[in-house]
Amino acid sequence: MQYRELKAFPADFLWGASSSAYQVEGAWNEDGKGPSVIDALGYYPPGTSDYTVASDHYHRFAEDVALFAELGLKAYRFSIAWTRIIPDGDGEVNPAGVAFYHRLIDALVAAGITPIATMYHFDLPAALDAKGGWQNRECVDAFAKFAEVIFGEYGDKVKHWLTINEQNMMVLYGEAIGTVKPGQPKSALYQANHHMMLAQAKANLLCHELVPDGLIGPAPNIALCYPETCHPLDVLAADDFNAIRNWLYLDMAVEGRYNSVAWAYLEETGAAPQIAQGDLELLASVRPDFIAFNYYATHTVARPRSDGQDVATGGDQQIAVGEKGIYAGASNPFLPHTEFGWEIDPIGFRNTFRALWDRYHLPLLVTENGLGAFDKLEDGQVHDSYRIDYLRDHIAQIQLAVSDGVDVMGYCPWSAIDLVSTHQGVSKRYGFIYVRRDEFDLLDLARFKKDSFHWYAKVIATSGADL
Ligand code: BGP
Repeated sequence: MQYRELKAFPADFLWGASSSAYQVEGAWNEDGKGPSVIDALGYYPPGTSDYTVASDHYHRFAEDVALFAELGLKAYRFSIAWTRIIPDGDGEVNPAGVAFYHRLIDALVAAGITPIATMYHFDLPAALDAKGGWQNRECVDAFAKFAEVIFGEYGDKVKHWLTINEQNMMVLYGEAIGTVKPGQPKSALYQANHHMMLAQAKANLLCHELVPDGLIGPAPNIALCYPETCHPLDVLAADDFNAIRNWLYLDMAVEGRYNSVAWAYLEETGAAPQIAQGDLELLASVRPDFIAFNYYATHTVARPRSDGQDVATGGDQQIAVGEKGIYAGASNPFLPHTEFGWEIDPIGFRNTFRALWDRYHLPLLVTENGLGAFDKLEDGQVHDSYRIDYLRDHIAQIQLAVSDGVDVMGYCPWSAIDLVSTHQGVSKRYGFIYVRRDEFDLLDLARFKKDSFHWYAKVIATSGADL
């Protein structure tokens, strides 16, 4: 639908930007921090660096927050490294790690920037992983303990909380992201998933108990799945993949129940988790205050191929590879791609907003969206007009979604500042702020404002009126 006049963005719209601890902080073993699964990875895709220094935000956060303030951010979404707070995941609290996030949060609050904290963004403590990670039910209580510590420490200053970043991607593409060891059976992945659901539910309850006026929500990666054609079997395959990729996670987080199509798929494929007594009651007893979601692009899928060749190689958060006999990954001929092969679908953003709003009727907060590219620094400048185009097109679709009646709380694109990508190193950049380092040569890590920085500053200053 077209509108003659669009609704304005809400006055309290959270114009923000995002990051995650392990991708931006560096200082991977400083001040008592324990190793996470990411630090312990030991393998990185050829030609990409590790996360030991990243963007050195741990040491330069004051300079970075000053730049965020200059950008005009109303909100900054970051994650708290569990291993800084409790280095081995469930033992002693590390005061130096606790102090770091106090310093960061205080700097944000002093700059008038609303802190939005992700509790866990891919970096499970390695010590917990050694005990089976999320497959071990003990992880649920470890997370609840961590939640109690951080709500107690920061709850008077941080009112917006996100539980788990992209739980769905850790289940579906954990090997590509680095959170899951290769070769895990599907049943183990979905048992881990069930435990994460329980951990999330406990965190939800604790937040409402310990944080005055606290708001908490899940943060999956949600992308509407399109059928390759209008053949009814393609439509069915898209419906199946929507259930497996998207609704399994949100039906549980919001309504406290397993999505029936997703559950049928789990039973059919021998991956249904063990559910202990009391689990379903706990899950049904919570309701989040909002839904946060990361959106990069829609997916397109088709019915299983008649030759059985449903599975392609090279899948990741944004590239559906297919599953034999269930659905086949397809590409959308109407969409362009980024330099890294991800499709670009701004209209799909609006479609996804509508689907989420129709299903759940909860306020929606975008916690990631952005363009990874090989930026070039020349004479202290980065002319990233391609990123501006991408963001402009997506923000325009948010305004259309707002005009459709969707309750949108805010927009935190990925990423506030350049950081290390999940599996394509430093060269795949997303930030408004360029960080001068190469893949293996750290150079001086100096910061530079990209063209997109100046453009986004104007967007924020005009509350989206001047795109
Ligand atoms: C999301 C993750 C982020 C981020 C982003 C971009 O899945 O939550 O951590 O990295 O994707 O992905 P990539 O870094 O692989 O380009």
